[in-house]
Amino acid sequence: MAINRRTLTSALGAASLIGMLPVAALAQKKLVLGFAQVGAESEWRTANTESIKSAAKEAGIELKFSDAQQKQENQIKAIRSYIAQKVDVIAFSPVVETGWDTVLLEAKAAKIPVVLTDRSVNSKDNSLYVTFMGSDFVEEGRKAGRWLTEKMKDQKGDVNIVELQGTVGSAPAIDRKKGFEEIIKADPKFKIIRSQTGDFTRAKGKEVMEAFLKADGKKINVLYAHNDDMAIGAIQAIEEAGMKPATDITIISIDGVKGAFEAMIAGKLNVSVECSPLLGPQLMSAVKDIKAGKTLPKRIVTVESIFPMEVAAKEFPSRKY
Ligand code: GYE
Repeated sequence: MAINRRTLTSALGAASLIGMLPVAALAQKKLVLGFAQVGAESEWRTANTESIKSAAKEAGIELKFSDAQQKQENQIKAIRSYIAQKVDVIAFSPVVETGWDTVLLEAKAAKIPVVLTDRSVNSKDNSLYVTFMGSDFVEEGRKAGRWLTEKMKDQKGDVNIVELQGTVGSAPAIDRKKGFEEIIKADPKFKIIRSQTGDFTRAKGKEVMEAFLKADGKKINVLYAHNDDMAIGAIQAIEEAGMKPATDITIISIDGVKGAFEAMIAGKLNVSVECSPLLGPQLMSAVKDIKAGKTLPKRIVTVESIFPMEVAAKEFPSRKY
């Protein structure tokens, strides 16, 4: 083939143009997500972290991950470092509801979109985040309350309840208390005689239950724990006090993790309200949609169920967390 001047110049032009382009622009640039996790306080949280890590890998998203050890200041530090690193999207599960506006305004000023997962913030300005995906905690509290009022509807006399709250100031602790109270208040025989935080951990759940038992012992009819881990810790305390969990004291908790199913199968926990930690895939598709310029709904609610001990053995094999 005769090479004329025109083909030669265009071939040279294309070659020099390619030479000038950075390699990253030729391949598709990987999206970078900065995720500021609450901690590793519970089985739920471990499953949530695992879901986020594996979904990021699957989606081909580069994940920068940090564990705040249940401290807000650590989460704020992590978010600031993601802003400094100019990640594409920041996601986090706020340990408590308040105190986020300043750092969220910094992200907004840097034009980095923020996604809230699992827990929400209490802020008047909802332009500070793109979407909040996670459970309806008030409804979970209501489910716990409805199960109890139904189970004890024929009971005469007071039903004395002790409550193990989640982390003080966190959305699930505030909302699960609210939803539960909303239902039980319809009948004055239901009385919350003690309520204290166990910070969503087994160790604190056990410790606080020991104190409850010391103070009220046999007076306690029901334990309402804001998560399974605290209930599992409390079950130990109840056994060590020589009482039978789920028989002497009716136990209700929330999450539906494997540990709760094992406790139900062993006859030590009466019911667990489901709260799914498997938010990873949903988060990754939100990250992609945001970068593609799509509009997301402000609220994405997780669909969930409730598991009484009678169905635990049948459900157990299909549980994913
Ligand atoms: O219930 C608890 C965890 O925010 C829904 O946090 C989550 C809660 C969950 O530590 O086990």
